[in-house]
Amino acid sequence: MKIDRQQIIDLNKGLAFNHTVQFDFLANQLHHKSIDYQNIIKKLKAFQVAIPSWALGAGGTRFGRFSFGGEPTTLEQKLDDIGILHMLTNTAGAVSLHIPWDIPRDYAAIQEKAASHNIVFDAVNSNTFQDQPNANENYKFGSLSTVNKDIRERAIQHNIEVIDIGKKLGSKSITIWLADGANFPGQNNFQRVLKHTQDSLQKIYQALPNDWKLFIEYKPYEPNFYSTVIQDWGTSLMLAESCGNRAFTLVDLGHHLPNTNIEQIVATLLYKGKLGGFHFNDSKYGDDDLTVGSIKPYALFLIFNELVYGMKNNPQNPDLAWMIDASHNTKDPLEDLIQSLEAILIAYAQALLVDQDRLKEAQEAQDVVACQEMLQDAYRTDVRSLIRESRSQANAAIDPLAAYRALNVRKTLVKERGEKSTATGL
Ligand code: PSV
Ligand code: MN
Repeated sequence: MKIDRQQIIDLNKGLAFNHTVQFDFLANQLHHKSIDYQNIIKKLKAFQVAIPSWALGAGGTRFGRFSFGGEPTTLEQKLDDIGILHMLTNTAGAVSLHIPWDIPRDYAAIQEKAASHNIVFDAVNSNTFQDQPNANENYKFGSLSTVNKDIRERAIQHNIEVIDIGKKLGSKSITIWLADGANFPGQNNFQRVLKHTQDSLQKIYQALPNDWKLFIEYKPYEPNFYSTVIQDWGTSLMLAESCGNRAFTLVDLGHHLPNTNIEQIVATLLYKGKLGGFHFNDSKYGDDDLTVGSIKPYALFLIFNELVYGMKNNPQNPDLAWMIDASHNTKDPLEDLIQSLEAILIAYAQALLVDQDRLKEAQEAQDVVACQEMLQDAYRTDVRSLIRESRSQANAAIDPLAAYRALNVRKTLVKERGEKSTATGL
């Protein structure tokens, strides 16, 4: 299925009057506050979030997987789905591949397909948390950290192969997440597995092309429940520093214990110039992989407030890699992704409303009340018409979700691919 740009423009015409009324109202309000809303729209238009190749089908839990009709079964079809998202939202102009779930067979064809949708290849992700069918490795007791040298070497080799695949596609970074850890006290010697991990990461780093970055993800628990080798941002940062200046920490919003102050972690990493990228999702308890902004939108705004501050004030930190890392168990994956993209832009736009100079003045005057007022005034501003305007200017859908439904996208995909097609992934 391919959406025609004209179909979107036609749908937008029906929404134009209402949109203009709402946009003019907000634009006036922002103008009175001396906020350069045109500049905000420009930033929103340019903001691109990578869609992971594994998020286009229904995810599963350890209790089951209920697939969604019309799921993409090939990488080409996954790119087509991202193309639909990008056409509708203008925010999904990148894909992040998970290897070996999505090894391209025909590189030229894949590149052509991606280019036809204006999609670039973002970070590639390695996978040493699963044994692959017909492979000799066994990651049951770990990969880069394991006491078994042979398995460590295979895991290092896998990461180097992933880099090679990424090189052929134009990726410029690799993200490593390790499931390595222990389920029981005494199972691992903490220091030994940490040293193995550090040595292995350094070997991968040595194979990294000069214009590439290495992102190291952390996570406190799951699938191991007693200890995880790279359990927190401090461990990730320490390992990144031990590799070199092109290694960074990657923050996945779901990878924190309840109530962790993620925005403070973000600020600290930006200050050190060591924040590499972001995996967006939302959660109530753990790594729940729910739709971005569905549970804690204020926390997301506070995180973006630090990101916006850092992007302006921390030239020591390189541009960030943005990606959605969610799992869609109950919703249509494409609708879920549209909601996530919207939530990300809302938080970004709200953060761009914060007057950092006035906030600094209030902080220096220790006017706690004024500080809170400023943040909450931005958070409570309905910025959706700014986002709609940014999409309208790009000829994307003013209301992507409504357009997705009006164009019968899922129905058509089911007709084309079948009711029982299943995407690769977890
Ligand atoms: C692990 O929970 C994670 O966040 C990593 O990024 C994986 O690569 C991804 O999820 C996919 O399962
Ligand atoms: Mn992740």
